[in-house]
Amino acid sequence: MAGLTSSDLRDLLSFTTALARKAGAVILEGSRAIQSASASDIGEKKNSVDLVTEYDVKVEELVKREIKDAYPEFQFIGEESYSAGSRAPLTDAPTFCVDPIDGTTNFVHAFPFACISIGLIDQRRPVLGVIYNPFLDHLYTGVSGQGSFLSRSGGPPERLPLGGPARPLPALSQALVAIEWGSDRKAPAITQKADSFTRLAGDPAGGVAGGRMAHSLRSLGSAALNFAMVAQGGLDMYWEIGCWPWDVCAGIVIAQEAGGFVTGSKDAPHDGNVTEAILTGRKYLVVRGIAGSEGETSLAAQQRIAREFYDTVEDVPLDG
Ligand code: LIP
Repeated sequence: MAGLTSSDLRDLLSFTTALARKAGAVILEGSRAIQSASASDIGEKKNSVDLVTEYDVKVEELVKREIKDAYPEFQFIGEESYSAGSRAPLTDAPTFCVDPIDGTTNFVHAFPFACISIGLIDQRRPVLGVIYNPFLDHLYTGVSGQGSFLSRSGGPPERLPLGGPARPLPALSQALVAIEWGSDRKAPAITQKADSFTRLAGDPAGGVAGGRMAHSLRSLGSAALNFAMVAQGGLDMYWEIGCWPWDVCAGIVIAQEAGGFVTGSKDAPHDGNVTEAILTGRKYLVVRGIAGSEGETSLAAQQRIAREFYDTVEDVPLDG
């Protein structure tokens, strides 16, 4: 079965970008409703920090309906459809992979880092991504082989990474690293994450065994926006255990098209290819584009940083 062509992907990008903006308007309406307490209660999924609102469902229904009308032969994977029991296996067919509101906790708290994330998978590989944060009017797009871009406040698309060619990254100690607590707050996962974060930030000369003293740690509260910020060059890397393919599918394409390196767990192949196993493996690491140097290619530099990182953190178990 032949894959999508570059021309198909250009048409799909136009469709997906317009759909993301339409969904963004509903997200803003929902935020006003939730802040004015006119919205129905905030729901819980796995536990009290795994939140869902009527607007997560409303946005996904809008997106799923419009995709079905425009591309009836495409498959669909969505966070809320999955929660409701729709769990068809991934096939070679073109498949939209959607998180209607990524950063739902931020959405509930009016912390303006929530977005819709629409990814497209073809032949089991992510090939297109659109991430739209309507609170800041930041639209990130990426298409395999066609680059990734950021449009701010309706302005022209700016190629990613912003600021031109990739910069060096000599060591983890010079990195700004995104991490997330995620929704699994049970031991041992939460303590292994805390210990990992301590080593990433801690001073090895100050009593933190194995400390790397990275410049600092950040959490945007949205996997998609963390990926987008790595693509933009505002973060050097992002690591998370426990989020899902719909959280990361679009961000993977946007980061890769900006020169980013994406892999899965410590034991995954670190060759930069995002296989179905990595896409669905729920353990993700993305490193921004890094300038090559004498004797070290850009990819080798990214693999070096990934190795240093995985020598520092713990391989936290998934919560099932
Ligand atoms: C969120 C992710 C975030 C993760 C949260 C949650 P949601 O997705 O974007 O990275 O730490 O636990 O999974 O639930 O807001 O779509």
